Amino acid sequence: MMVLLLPVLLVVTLTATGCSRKTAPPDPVPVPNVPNEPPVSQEQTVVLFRMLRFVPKDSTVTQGTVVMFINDDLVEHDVKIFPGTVTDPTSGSIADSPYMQPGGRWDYTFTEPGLYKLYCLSAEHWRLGMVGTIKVVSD
Ligand SMILES: [Cu+2]
Repeated sequence: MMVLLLPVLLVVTLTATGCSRKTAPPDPVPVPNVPNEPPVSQEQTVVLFRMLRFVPKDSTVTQGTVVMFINDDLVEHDVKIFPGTVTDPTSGSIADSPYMQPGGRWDYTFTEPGLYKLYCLSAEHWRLGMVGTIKVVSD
């Protein structure tokens, strides 16, 4: 009896499974054209101040992008922007934010391609690693 029952169960199972496959396959999802270059943010992007760090630490944007620096930390921060070659952030910045309290925001537009370094000079956080870069590529 068991020998006869197993094939019957198998047929019933296969038939039931086969029925669900008779529905039409979904239309293929259109695939957008993806350029062969790494993703680059355009127009605006965000750099957070968080846990004594810039997040993301390194960004790439197109020229003309507005970078919104937002203090998402519990302490005051600032950001000074330097040419990428600088190693001493005590002078030579090209832009300085004000000191920003938690929740504060400061926008800066990068108009020239190049590599820039970010330093937080508030309480010398840069010495604790609050540094970052922004690479600006031509539009
Ligand atoms: Cu800081």
